[in-house]
Amino acid sequence: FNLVTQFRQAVESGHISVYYQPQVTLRNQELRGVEALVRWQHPEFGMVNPAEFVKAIEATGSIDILFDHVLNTCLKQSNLWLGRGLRIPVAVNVSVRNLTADFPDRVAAALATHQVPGELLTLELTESNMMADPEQSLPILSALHAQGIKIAVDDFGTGYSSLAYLRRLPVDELKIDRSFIQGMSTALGDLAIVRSIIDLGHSLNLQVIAEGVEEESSREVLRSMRCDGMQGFLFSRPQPIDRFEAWLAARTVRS
Ligand code: G
Ligand code: G
Ligand code: NA
Repeated sequence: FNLVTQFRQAVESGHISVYYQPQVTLRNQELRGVEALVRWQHPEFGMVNPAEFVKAIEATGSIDILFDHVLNTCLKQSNLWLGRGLRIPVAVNVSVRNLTADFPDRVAAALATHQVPGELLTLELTESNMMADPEQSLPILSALHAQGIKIAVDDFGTGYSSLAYLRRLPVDELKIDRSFIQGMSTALGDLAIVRSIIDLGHSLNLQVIAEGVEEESSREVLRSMRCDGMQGFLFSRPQPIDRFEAWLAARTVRS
């Protein structure tokens, strides 16, 4: 049993795919981008839990294989969309173990291969990953940012951010962890946290996105707090490309 070998074989057999979950704007509920989420459809075991296999691959030190596959899949898709006149920003998850010195050049090469401008790519790092060693992340994130790539802090509110680093790092977006969004309707403490994160983000000139929006009532609360974007089952689950395309087509016709 070797997870990395199995993963490589799964990539070659077409068992690793990317699901897309839309993010919408608060104002008009327009599409503001999609998040890419990896899926492993195992011929025997069915859908393998991504949270588990991502962590397991991370632990082997070979997380680059996963990132490269997801990135290339997304950029190939972006290129197809561009050919149809669609500029859909795509967010890809990054592990702190991806942030080696050669990472910005590898991402630049992938953008060039697929002829996609850096402005259409967002890289998401969890708050705890980003703050693990901010001095080391800073030059790597800066080199990515210089290519127009946006940087988002994922699961914000669950880690320990140094506000000084939050200001110094080239961050564009905060994604409020879904636990706070889900607690918001019943717990005043969660509501206060959500409001504080939105205010903090805006005072630092960042976009703020709510994750895990499942209830209609959350939308109004988030609107009143001037949150910028939302993502969650209320709008769409993460979906394979053909179903995402159908979701997109249905909305375009309606509006
Ligand atoms: O849909 P969801 O079950 O996909 O994702 C479970 C977890 O796996 C999430 O925390 C998500 O951030 C992580 N994840 C999903 N896709 C990727 C990926 O491509 N790269 C990394 N590093 N993590 C991912
Ligand atoms: O933290 P990150 O963005 O990487 O997490 C993505 C994870 O969140 C995926 O597992 C995805 O399936 C899940 N997710 C996305 N929207 C919702 C939602 O509205 N509710 C819940 N419970 N999970 C969601
Ligand atoms: Na994410």
